[in-house]
Amino acid sequence: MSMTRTTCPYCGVGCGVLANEDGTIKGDPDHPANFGRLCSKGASLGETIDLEGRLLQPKINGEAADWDSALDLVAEKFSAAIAEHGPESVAFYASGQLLTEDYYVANKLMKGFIGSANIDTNSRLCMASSVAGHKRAFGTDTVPGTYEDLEQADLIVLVGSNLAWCHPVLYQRIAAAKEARPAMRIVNIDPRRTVTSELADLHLSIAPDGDIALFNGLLTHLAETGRIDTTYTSAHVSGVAEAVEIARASNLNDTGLSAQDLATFFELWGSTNKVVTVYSQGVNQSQSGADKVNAILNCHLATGRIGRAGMGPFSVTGQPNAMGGREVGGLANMLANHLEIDNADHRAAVQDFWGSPTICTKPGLKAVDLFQACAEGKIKALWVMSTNPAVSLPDADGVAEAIANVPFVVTSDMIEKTDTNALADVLLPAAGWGEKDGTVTNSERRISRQRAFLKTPGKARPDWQIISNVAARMGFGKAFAYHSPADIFAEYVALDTTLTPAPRDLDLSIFADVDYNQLLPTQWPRNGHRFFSDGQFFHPNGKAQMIAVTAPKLSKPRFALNTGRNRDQWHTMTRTGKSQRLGAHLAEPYVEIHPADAIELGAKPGSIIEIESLYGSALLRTLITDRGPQGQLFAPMHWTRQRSKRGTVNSLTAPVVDPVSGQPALKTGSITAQIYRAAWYGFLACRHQPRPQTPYAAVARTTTGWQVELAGRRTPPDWEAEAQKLAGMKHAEVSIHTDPASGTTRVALVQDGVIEALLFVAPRPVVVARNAIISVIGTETPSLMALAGRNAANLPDPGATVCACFNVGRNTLMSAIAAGAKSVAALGGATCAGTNCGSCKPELKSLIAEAPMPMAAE
Ligand SMILES: Nc1nc2c(c(=O)[nH]1)N[C@H]1C(S)=C(S)[C@@H](COP(=O)(O)OP(=O)(O)OC[C@H]3O[C@@H](n4cnc5c(=O)[nH]c(N)nc54)[C@H](O)[C@@H]3O)O[C@H]1N2
Ligand SMILES: Nc1nc2c(c(=O)[nH]1)N[C@H]1C(S)=C(S)[C@@H](COP(=O)(O)OP(=O)(O)OC[C@H]3O[C@@H](n4cnc5c(=O)[nH]c(N)nc54)[C@H](O)[C@@H]3O)O[C@H]1N2
Ligand code: SF4
Ligand SMILES: [Mo]
Repeated sequence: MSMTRTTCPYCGVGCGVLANEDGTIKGDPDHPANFGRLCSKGASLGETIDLEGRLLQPKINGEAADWDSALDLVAEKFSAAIAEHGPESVAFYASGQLLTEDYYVANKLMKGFIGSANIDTNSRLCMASSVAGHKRAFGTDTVPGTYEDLEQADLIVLVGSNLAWCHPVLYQRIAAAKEARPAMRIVNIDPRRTVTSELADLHLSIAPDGDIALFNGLLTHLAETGRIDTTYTSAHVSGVAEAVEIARASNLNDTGLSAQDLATFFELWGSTNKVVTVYSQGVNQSQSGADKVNAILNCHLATGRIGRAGMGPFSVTGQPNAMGGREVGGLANMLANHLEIDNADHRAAVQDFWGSPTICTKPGLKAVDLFQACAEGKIKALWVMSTNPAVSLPDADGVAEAIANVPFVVTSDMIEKTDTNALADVLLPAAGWGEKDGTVTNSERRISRQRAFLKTPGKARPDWQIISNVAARMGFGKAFAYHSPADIFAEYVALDTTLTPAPRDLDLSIFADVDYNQLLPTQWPRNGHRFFSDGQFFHPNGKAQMIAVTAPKLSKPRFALNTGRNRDQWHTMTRTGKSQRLGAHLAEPYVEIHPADAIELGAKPGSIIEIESLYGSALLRTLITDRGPQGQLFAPMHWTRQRSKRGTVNSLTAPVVDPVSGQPALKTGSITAQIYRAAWYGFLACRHQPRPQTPYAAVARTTTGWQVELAGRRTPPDWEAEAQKLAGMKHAEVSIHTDPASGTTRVALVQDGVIEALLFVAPRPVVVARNAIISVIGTETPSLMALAGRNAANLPDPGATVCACFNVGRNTLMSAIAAGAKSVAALGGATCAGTNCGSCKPELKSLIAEAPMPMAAE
């Protein structure tokens, strides 16, 4: 079979993928990020390339339109706003999921032709604190790490990173390295004990935002034990004395850790030369995010543990092209190609190269401020590309109102029904992964090709083309006359190579003569290059800068909300939500809550709790677990208003940002919680997509159609009618079974002998074998048997899915463990679980250790 060599569109690991139009997906054995491995999301890509839910033609005010009308309207509205209110009255909100070519063109249009820097991106929610921290320390936004460093390290410290779920292939590479070299040590610093902690020798349950106190404590320890490498620092680092002096003032009590744990960690870090500190959103998404980054960088700089194999700080990027976006300068405070807006020489050089009529002269609005400006009526035209801000920004309900307040909103997306598209005047259909060509840069600065292997469906167009089409209609045709992404890549590289090689890290000269079609995954400035190996940094004096950082004063609300990700979902689920395999892992919006807190609230397993903040409220299923600290609840960010009635977690988060980076603090927030007194709970499985209006409703894909978890305060008077309404089937035959003793009701809807829908209702969270019920939908199982919650073959219920690849449930695994499968390998032998992508191995390990990861809705 002929396979196209491309790159996974999900996380920043940037795995190579071999793909075929029939949906066959394999890991690329030759790609240096993954050497053939894929995680559950990558392995399920084939299930997400169908056209269900796709936006296939432009729409104006909800009506189908042709491209010319839509593009003319967009160009006219932007031009009119600029003419009437100036270039600052328009804005683009872009995404680390755009390809480099798309991103470059969007940035060029806004900064060089519209002449404003009002282009910000979802990377503001993701990488901004790292960018700011790097620039302060190194003079440039340089990520010095490579994946091989992780395999060569003797100590890996994972700070605020759930690598096992969020960068699974990197996690697998580390797990394999540790197995081969058991002396390798891993420390995981996270308020929660996550699946990543299973691999760690030491888990430090840090107090939320206690990281600066911890790394300042480490720096103090390094100073007191004579471990500061003064030979190195005197030659290569400024600001050492001030940073150490300020660090001494930090109070170790703010870490929330025991003296013993602190001593173990400090000694381990202090005595290990080859240490890599990996960090992610537990660091970046904080009001003190940039300072956290510098607290970490300080320790590496003080010890000279940077610029050599197996050591250094390593900010892992989240999105597939978070790094590429930083390269092209897609953030509101950057210009292009790692150049600065406030440097007149840089501005002149870029304007000259672009031959542009104007160039922005001051930074634009950062994401949170940008939507604030929308709310205040200052933005007259807004273009959202490849991101879903009505879900992913803090105060998402406020952001939705702000978007609705903008006189003209255009979005480009692959999917039609998103919470942001619902607010737009014009929808532009974008070609998606598999249909478009371009490049992405992964966490280790490796540029790889994404290649098309599918025909572009309907009228969809690639983003670079859509943006260039609008630019042409705004009168800038000459500068945007691209014929292909290869043209754009060549221009991007040429911009880089024509610039004077001032102190700049970005150097793309190696790409100057490459054949775009044959481009192999290549790191900039060149494969294997080690930044800072010569002790040279990019500040004018050639040195690195340690930054004196002060730990923040921590408030301790009675309940705080921490947020993040699940193993098998990607952000707002527009693509992963299509896969029943992925949906089976954790199928509804939930909140992790400590057992002591659950007792205080009167919550039992499966109860629904209502969470409120100053900004809004949400209804989430409780998942009682002692993996997080008391007082801190954790909820994933994935559920949207499209898939859940009130499960959008950013309805609760505050638009509070780090003053240095502008990145929102999405990991902490004061909330109140109370039990939601549902009169009834329900579980519906059905063939066709339901659109429930029940207060608590969470819709997910299944093998046989759809499922919905339900709850409400008012019991409907007639369950027959309610089942018909929920399933959208007025004329089906109804079988109903009521058990007055237990208060349960079961309804089957049958058409032509086929089970169309099954509804199970109870006054308590519904306990039924969900997989068995789902398997009956669309079959000719007799209703009586279906209502008994059994499948035709009367097989035992496998339980909630753990292994998505082979659909192995928790009950099956627990039985295999009871029957003697006491290792991950033995479990794999008995059930196949974990033998394909391996993403569930950490969970298998925790099942064996009898400390199972809890599953929602069992
Ligand atoms: N499955 C999956 N993978 C993904 C994504 C996805 O949506 N789904 N998204 C991708 C993207 S864009 C990104 S940015 C990455 C994010 O990857 P990660 O940053 O690893 O993921 P998160 O779950 O957001 O947060 C990581 C951890 O930070 C912890 N944390 C919270 N507060 C603190 C604190 O004060 N200090 C410390 N030390 N830790 C804290 C949380 O408890 C959480 O476990 O994942 C990427 N990979
Ligand atoms: N509470 C909380 N909120 C968070 C976070 C958190 O940890 N907690 N994390 C934040 C982080 S790190 C991130 S990165 C953001 C992510 O948040 P978003 O970027 O808002 O989430 P996505 O669902 O990835 O949105 C991508 C959109 O682009 C569409 N799309 C996919 N491919 C293409 C394409 O090729 N072209 C176009 N035009 N569209 C395409 C998808 O259908 C989807 O609608 O969320 C942030 N929000
Ligand atoms: S780790 Fe998984 S999601 Fe990330 S790039 Fe690789 S296959 Fe894709
Ligand atoms: Mo991200």
